[in-house]
Amino acid sequence: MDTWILARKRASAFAAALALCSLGLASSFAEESQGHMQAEAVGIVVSNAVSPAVAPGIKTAAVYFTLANNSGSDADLVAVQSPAFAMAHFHKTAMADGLMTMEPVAQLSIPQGESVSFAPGSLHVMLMGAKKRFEAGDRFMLTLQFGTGTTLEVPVDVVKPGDMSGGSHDHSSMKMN
Ligand SMILES: [Cu+2]
Repeated sequence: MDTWILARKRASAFAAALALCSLGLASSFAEESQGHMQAEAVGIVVSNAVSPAVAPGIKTAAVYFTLANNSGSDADLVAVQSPAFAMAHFHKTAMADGLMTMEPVAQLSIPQGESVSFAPGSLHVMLMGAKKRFEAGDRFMLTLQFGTGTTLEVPVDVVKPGDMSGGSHDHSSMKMN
């Protein structure tokens, strides 16, 4: 973990993550083939966490990822936060009478052995009050909190808006022109 932190160029942006690590939280990271990170704690694996870059002046952002629950019991996602943003919530996008709406999701249960996708048009983490401007290539930390009290530190890669599928090579054929 320390090696991973020291290897990053923007070490200062990860001061909060470093502080959490020194508390002995059992999160671990592995670089995936695509360059995106994978975070794991007690059998819960979050992969391909990405956030599309937003225009200058925009303080909100969304995060998408896949979460697989191999922990041996059902997992409840109860809270999310990021040291880089003032507020964070789970949201779900839905169509109602032809209008796109977003609803807060207070708690999300992921049964043992199943996975859930946070993806455009559906579940996402909504971040508000960016403390700095992030551009494609940047990375910030997200903390997922589970009902058991377990927390998981997830590195989020900021990607170009058009690169939303960058988190998953399976979608390369679906890219828009
Ligand atoms: Cu939202």
